[in-house]
Amino acid sequence: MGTIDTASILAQFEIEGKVKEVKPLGNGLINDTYHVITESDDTPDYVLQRINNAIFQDVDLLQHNIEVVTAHIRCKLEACNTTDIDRKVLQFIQARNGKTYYRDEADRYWRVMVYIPDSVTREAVTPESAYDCGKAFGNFEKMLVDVPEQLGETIPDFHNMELRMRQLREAVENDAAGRLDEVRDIVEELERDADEMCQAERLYREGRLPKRICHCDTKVNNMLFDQQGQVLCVIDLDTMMPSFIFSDYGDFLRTGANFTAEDDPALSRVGFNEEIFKAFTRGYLESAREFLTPIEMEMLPYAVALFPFMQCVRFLADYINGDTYYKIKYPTHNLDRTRNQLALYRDVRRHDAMMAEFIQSLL
Ligand code: GN1
Ligand code: MG
Repeated sequence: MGTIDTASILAQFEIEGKVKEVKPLGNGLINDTYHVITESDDTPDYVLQRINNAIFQDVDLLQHNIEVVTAHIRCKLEACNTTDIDRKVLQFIQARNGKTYYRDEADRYWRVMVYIPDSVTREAVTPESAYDCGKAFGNFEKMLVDVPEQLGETIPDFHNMELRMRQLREAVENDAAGRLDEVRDIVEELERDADEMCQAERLYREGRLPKRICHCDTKVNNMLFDQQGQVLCVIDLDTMMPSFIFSDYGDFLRTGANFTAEDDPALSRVGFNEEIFKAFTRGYLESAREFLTPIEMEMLPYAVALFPFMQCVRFLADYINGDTYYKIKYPTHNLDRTRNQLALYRDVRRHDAMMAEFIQSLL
């Protein structure tokens, strides 16, 4: 636990019971997370989390977003008499300062939520779970279509493709790590499709495409399941912000429907898993079709291509800049990630017609 005095941090929150043990939880790369176990079965366990305020610089805005979203979801669940609500939406604990977070003397930010009992996370997607995940993320967005308050962007322009292209062009311009020569062909290939991939931003400016409240980090490990494998709720709400619905639909498939991990250097293993695509899309549209506009539905295949493309641009910019954003395990890690995402992007594009037909068949 190092030098962190969890007892004095927890004392700042209105938790019930006596703490028996505090141990690390999960494998998140951004925040530090701990499971707080209490002595009695009559008091809940908790999750203590240190918020990474280097990445999320406006913690007040971040927690405000999360409070608005979780309160709204709770109301929705109550309105349809859902059972077991406390396991279907996260619940944050008030700190003694009246907020849902506490800033310690070392300028670290902490929050506490109730640990959802008998819940598990998963790392791999199967066709069965892809359907459930699609339904759950579609439903999550559906519950949030009428959030009564404006949410802020916890990372400004996070999924803005035009910004990501500008960042790549700046990296190319500066060539800070002297790596440009090695990747010039990739830059050229990305530039050829850049305009097409930036179309969402243009349609937004023309008023033809809406932004909605999205999760913006839709991965299977950002959901809790019960012991029987049913989805309980969506977690990891830090990137909740207004975005195109493509963020949630497309980014899930970027990881879930790749045959291999995003950093696998063996490009022969990279590919677009049609079966996962179909299952996820079926589930997603079952929940989401009633609120999506025709243009949003028509552009879902674009969303599937957009996220490997955007991730490729982000990894490549970071590689050219000399690895300043993503953690790397070896010097060409970001280059391997770049090539992997480019291979996935190309394979997705080979499925453009299939995706459009499949989506049409569901509507
Ligand atoms: C980062 O750390 P992780 O995996 O939750 C990134 C995502 C990228 C992802 C790529 C705040 O998320 O946008 O898709 O890496 N999150 C942030 O692995 O930049
Ligand atoms: Mg996570």
